[in-house]
Amino acid sequence: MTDLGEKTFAETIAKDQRVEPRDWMPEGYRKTMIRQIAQHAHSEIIGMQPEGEWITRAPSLRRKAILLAKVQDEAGHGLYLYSAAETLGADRGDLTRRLIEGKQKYSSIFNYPTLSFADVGVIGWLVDGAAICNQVPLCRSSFGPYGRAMIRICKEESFHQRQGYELLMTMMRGTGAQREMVQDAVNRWWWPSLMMFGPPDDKSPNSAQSMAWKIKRHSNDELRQRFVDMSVPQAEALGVTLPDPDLSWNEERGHWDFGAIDWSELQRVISGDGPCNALRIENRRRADEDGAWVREAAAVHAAKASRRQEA
Ligand code: FAQ
Repeated sequence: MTDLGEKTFAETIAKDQRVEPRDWMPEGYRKTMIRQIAQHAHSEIIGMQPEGEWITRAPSLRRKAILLAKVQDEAGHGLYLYSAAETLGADRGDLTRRLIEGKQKYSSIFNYPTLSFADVGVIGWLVDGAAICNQVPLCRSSFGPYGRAMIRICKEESFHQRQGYELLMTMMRGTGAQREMVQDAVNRWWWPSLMMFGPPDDKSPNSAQSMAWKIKRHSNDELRQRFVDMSVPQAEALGVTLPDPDLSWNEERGHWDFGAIDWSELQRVISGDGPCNALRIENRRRADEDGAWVREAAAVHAAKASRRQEA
């Protein structure tokens, strides 16, 4: 049975078809998918906090409504992703517990503070921009529920990216102080956005196997380069300077060269020592505790409903 399962799995991958939850899969594949999907789900849920802090301080009713909708979309993304992880036998409550206990990761980017409303625009432009760059190829990821979730998530994130860019365009047409706020936010978010793509290829322990299984379709460095190439003309159109003196067009490569990334910073942030790690986890822990009664009530209601249906 396992021999047949292994053969079918290998053929599915070779033919670029989808692996579905009830198919046989190697234990390593299951574990890798749960790891990546859970981290991604945690990122969406923790990622609600930096922008969420600005909902009550948005400068107009229109900006408040837009931001509220964006943060709600992020909650939705987290929920589809937890559902995708559940198809592999993971338990949502257990994944949340592991996040709170620091046993599972979430994206480094959400450990930085949002100091002004321009940060909301820059998160939309750069953070959603990097997320899209990374996630569009994941729509073809070999695990069916993950690839399908990515299609919808990417559509919503493209919209988020455009709203961020539009917000920044508006601020750049405003006062000198507003333009300075945008530049300051770009200066703070540019390098952390490049780190979202993960360590360089020669220091990425999971890449080779994930590429062989067609979970990942491009390497971390390839996607990072794609993001830089995409962002430079957008920064020019916006009228901001990207904080990298080494940024220059390389005619031969047909790509933008960029300066060295401080990998020790990524390491520090991933291991829990970023500017906001403790706050993000504390908020998540409190929200989980405050929501316990809702989960209990929902479970009792569901049990009653199923008893009624049986009767
Ligand atoms: N932060 O061997 P690799 C969003 C970890 S977008 C934290 O290269 P892999 C939308 C990595 O997990 C953000 N940890 O690993 C939004 C591994 O540790 P492990 C979420 C990182 O998996 C926008 C170790 O380092 N997007 O939420 C990071 O092959 C705005 C070695 O790395 C996704 O999750 C990092 N930046 O490649 C929401 C996309 N980088 O697990 C709100 C899906 C690496 O072995 C507002 N994920 N690590 O202990 C992926 O594409 C991949 O998992 C990578 C990492 C590319 C992130």
